[in-house]
Amino acid sequence: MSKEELISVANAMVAPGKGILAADESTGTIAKRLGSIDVPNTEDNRRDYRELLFRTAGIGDHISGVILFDETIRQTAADGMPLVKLLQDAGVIPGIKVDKGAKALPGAEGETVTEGLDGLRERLAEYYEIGARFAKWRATISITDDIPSTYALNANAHALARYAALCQEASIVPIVEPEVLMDGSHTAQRCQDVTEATLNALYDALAEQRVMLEGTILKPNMVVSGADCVDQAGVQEVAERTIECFKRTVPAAVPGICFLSGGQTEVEATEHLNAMNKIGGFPWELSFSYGRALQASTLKAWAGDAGNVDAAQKVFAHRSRMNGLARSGDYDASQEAA
Ligand code: 5MM
Repeated sequence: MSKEELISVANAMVAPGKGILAADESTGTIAKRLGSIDVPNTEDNRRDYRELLFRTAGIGDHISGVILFDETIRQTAADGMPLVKLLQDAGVIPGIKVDKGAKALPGAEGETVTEGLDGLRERLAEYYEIGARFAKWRATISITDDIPSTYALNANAHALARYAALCQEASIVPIVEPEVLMDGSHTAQRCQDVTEATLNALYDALAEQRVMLEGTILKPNMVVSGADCVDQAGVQEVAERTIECFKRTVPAAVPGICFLSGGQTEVEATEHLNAMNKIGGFPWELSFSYGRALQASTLKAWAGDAGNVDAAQKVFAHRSRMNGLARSGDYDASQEAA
């Protein structure tokens, strides 16, 4: 793929009114999601659930791409149709999670570095053949009074940049995801400071490793208060702090920023994105790449019962539409009832 094609895929991922569905839960994480509705974590149940999502009528109206897990990108629907083909036929770009998870960082108590670089060149070539046109790698950064260390920020930034360079070599658009976690009692100001340091380290590493920013997508946390902070920042403060932080750190060459939800409720994640797009005045598209904030109510509506598939798909279509409206600042809570 040429440089132009990478740029064109990256731009399609952040097309107006659309965002990305993160359905790349690893086997352990999907076990928790299915467990929450008392559904056993079998291969068929995982397939049935993902098939439900991907067969939603009009999925391509507000979903530009779906991040898949290795098992899912190889899976076929109950009728034998590859799940990747289902997405392609609906005008949705298949993507793939390629990291192998966050592991303890030696010599850095409580901190992690994401692994998965060994053999990545070969894995990317295979995923391209299967149909993936973008990939995702997630680093996690924890906040306490003592961390993150510069060591952890740099180790994760280096790995993200190594991954991104390999993706572009393989004609795959890299989503770079440095997630500053919400866990803890820290303030929104502390989250902003840590997010700023994380993004500075990331864009230094991407420049050093010659990654073409126009062919990348950033998937970050929003600047929010820690989950246990007593004084929670409101919607407008989250929006203003997030924009301020990203204007200071993310080059204008990046086509789009697709936020993760990170433990926010569905409505909170929609409201925050909407408030940012209402403010406007930034050089990138501001979009979504939610996992839980796109799926929570759908999962509940399905409850593992084939008789609930239609109803669950309506719920998923609704959530996607609400976030599609938030892409342009046109969402308001009254539309939830519609
Ligand atoms: C969907 O969850 C993704 C994979 O998680 P595991 O590797 O732990 O199984 C996760 O990377 C996700 O893409 C992001 O965290 C965004 O999801 P949320 O739910 O935070 O929006």
